[in-house]
Amino acid sequence: MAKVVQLNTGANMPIVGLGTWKSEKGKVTEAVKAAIKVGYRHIDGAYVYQNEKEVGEGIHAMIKEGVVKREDLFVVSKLWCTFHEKSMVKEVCQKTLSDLQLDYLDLYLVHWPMGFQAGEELFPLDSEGLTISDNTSYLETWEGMEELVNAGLVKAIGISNFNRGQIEALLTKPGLKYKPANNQIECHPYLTQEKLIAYCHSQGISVTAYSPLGSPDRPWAKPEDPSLLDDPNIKAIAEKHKKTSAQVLIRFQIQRKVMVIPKSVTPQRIEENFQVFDFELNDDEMKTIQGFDRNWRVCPMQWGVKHKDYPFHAEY
Ligand code: NAP
Ligand code: SBI
Repeated sequence: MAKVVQLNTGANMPIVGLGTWKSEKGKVTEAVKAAIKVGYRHIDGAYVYQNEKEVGEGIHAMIKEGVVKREDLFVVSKLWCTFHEKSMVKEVCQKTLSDLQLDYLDLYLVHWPMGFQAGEELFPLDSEGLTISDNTSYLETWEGMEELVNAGLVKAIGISNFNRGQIEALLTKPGLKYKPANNQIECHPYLTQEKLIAYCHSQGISVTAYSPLGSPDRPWAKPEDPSLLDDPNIKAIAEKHKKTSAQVLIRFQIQRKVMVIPKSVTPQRIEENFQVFDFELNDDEMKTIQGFDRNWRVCPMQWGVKHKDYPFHAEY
């Protein structure tokens, strides 16, 4: 199984990457170093994670020590919702580049289709606890993203959390210069995303699966929520292959040609999550795992449900 997926730009994107949401500042530099040392070449970050300086220190250390060259890494970041005005896109991308100590990103994503009121607050909320919208449209934000490619700040641009209708609107936008190269969406056996993946692939848009392990460290987790890592059916498949449940969850995405970005700050788990190229799930196992779909979201972005561009009211 190839370890990379080719994007519609011609670039190769490593299929397994390291997630960094919730990775503490005091741990993420070592996590990035551990990941690169065991073979990861793809790091997934974002402005809103507030740890890009510490991620950058890990990348910089590995380049300085000669473990890896910049051109062998695939670094992803994301434009946060409070920077959707076209005139703000370049400055905030430059801030991410400076924090990461890089002069280009391999992929820059519009983090959500929703624009939020600009300002210091990353989640500006009204008195009901709902996000305050700006008056932008993601079609206008996309023009700011296209300018980053032309300016050489980013090699490719993409989207995240966009539904099919929003992707169609983008693809049919008059004057579109660059198609999105990737859509990063929540995806795991409880939200298998067959229809959205098939649509993206039919349009030449690659897909990345976020929260592939069910995000057990999400801040809003409740004891009664389902747990992928403890699911006895996943465990049974893992035991057959002498692998862990996490490895099965990661391998499930790889075999669908979907990029996958498990997060960990634990060196032993970081290594475990990359040991996924030496076994294969058979067709029956893939179908069984697909059958676990229950439309359960880790990241429903509940504060945005009344936003005009909230992506999850649509079927897919
Ligand atoms: P995840 O990767 O599904 O799960 C992370 C959790 O699993 C952490 O608590 C981690 O613990 C634990 N873990 C990792 N490997 C394990 C293993 N082998 N065995 C047992 N536990 C393990 O969750 P996520 O962070 O939500 O998603 C992954 C990445 O996707 C994010 O970090 C972020 O980069 C991206 N993401 C993007 C969006 C978006 O809107 N675009 C949304 C959510 C996530 P330790 O760290 O303590 O080891
Ligand atoms: C944050 F930094 C804070 C909250 C939050 O909720 C939704 C999911 C999300 C996001 O937008 N991207 C993530 O990786 N997690 C997030 C991030």
